[in-house]
Amino acid sequence: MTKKSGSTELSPQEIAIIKKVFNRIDEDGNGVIQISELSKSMKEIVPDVTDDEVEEIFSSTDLDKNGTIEFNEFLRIFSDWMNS
Ligand SMILES: [Ca+2]
Ligand SMILES: [Ca+2]
Repeated sequence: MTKKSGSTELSPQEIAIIKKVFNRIDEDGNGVIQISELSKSMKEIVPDVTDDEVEEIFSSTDLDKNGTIEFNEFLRIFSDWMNS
């Protein structure tokens, strides 16, 4: 696996994986993640996560503050993680 340093570009494979995760969290399939969907998914992974923590993660992911997480915002978080 090649890792390009200093690049925020994700490979098509990485994007495909992230898209799958996104679609899984987006339970009602409306193309965006609401806080209720994020909360539910997070509680499956981390059962003792608090609503405050979920809210904090949600608002830091919702870059344009429109109350929903769009795929590009979700993608941005992943590319930030991968480059940190
Ligand atoms: Ca949704
Ligand atoms: Ca948003």
